Amino acid sequence: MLLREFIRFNVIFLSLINEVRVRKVLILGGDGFCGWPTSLHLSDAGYEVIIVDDFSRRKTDVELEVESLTPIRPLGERLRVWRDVSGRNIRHVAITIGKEYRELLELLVSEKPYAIVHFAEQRSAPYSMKSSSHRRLTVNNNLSATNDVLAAIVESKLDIHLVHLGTMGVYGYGTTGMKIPEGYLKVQVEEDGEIRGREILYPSNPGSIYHMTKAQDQLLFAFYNKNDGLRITDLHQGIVWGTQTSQTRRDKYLINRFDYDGDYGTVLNRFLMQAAINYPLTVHGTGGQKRAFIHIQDTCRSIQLAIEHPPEKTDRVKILNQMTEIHRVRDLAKLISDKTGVGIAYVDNPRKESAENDLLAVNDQLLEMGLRPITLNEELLNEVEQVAKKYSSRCDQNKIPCLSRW
Ligand code: USQ
Repeated sequence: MLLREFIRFNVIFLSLINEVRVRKVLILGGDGFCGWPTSLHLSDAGYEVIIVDDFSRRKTDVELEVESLTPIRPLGERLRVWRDVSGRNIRHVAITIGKEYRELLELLVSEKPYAIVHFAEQRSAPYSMKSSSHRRLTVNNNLSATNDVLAAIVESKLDIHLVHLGTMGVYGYGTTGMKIPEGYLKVQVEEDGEIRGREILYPSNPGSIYHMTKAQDQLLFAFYNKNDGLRITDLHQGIVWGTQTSQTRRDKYLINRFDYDGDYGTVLNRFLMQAAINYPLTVHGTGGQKRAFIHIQDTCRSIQLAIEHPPEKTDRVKILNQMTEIHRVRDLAKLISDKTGVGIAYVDNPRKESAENDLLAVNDQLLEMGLRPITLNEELLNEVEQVAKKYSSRCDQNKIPCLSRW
């Protein structure tokens, strides 16, 4: 009798633990540069992960006639290898977010995820500025995707926490002389001799059509939060650098993508790749732009922290600045040039941005939640450069210059 009671207690206890631990998360855009390592990270942390991805990022490679520097494997193969090395299963569902609304809604209703991580947007500023069709594609894709996800959560009647990948670029890169707060700005207005205080969304100042879509996303979030009581976290992420994480390192078939081309390559990874093939570092203008940065492993950790610290139902949209350090572009170029001996080529800035800016920003919330930032260090810079060197024969040097001008 005692034994039976003991077993029954254990079964209940274990199923309770399971319920708490095995949380289902949908990763929209889980085959991309941030989505793939985040999917593995959350799977490794015990989440049940479902990737929703229509391979649009891979299709853009075909359009631009460029490939990831690292040889990424087809998603099915990636998932098989992950199952072999980790014993964990990640499912994939091919839905075009922003177009296939019914399929998305049915997925939510049948899977009842605890959280959705939304990466399913066109994420390159230069790509969004290439032509009117690229502007239109970026706006149509990004705004429809975000609105469909929000509408589907409402229609499903489920209480799903939405974690969205936004950008530090919504704040703009002008010099403000103050620390950029996390999403909301305290203002005081004088009326009839009385001073009233309020907190408003920090005024957006996007520098490209892409950044503008992320600024618009903020209004969609504010509306759905106010009107429908949705729980939303918007992560204003800086420029991601690095390529591998502790999960993608576990097998060569799990390797993350590495973009170096003039549209999708971001500045620090581009410089590290350029150094690896001794191609003079392409600093735009004077390189006077200061930007916020984060390592790819910290992207994954921050998303886990955001999932695990959801806002309450009655809270406003939670906005976190997902960045860990700030650097000026020409200082990064000098650091890499000093380290590797590669030259620096100051080229005409193809973008409309001020020659110099100053940037200060707060990132207190993720630090308070327990993020221990990986900052720019020699070892990691070496690792990225080694990855770039290893695959340098795959580089098409014609694809390095930034040709999109605005
Ligand atoms: N830059 C160079 N040389 C290059 C490439 C870029 O000097 O070869 C300069 C650019 O002119 C710019 C800065 O480096 O001043 C950053 O450019 P980027 O291409 O690394 O980053 P950006 O276009 O702002 O976009 C990237 C991601 C985007 C993300 C954003 C975060 O593509 O998805 O939202 O970083 S943030 O910049 O904080 O808005």
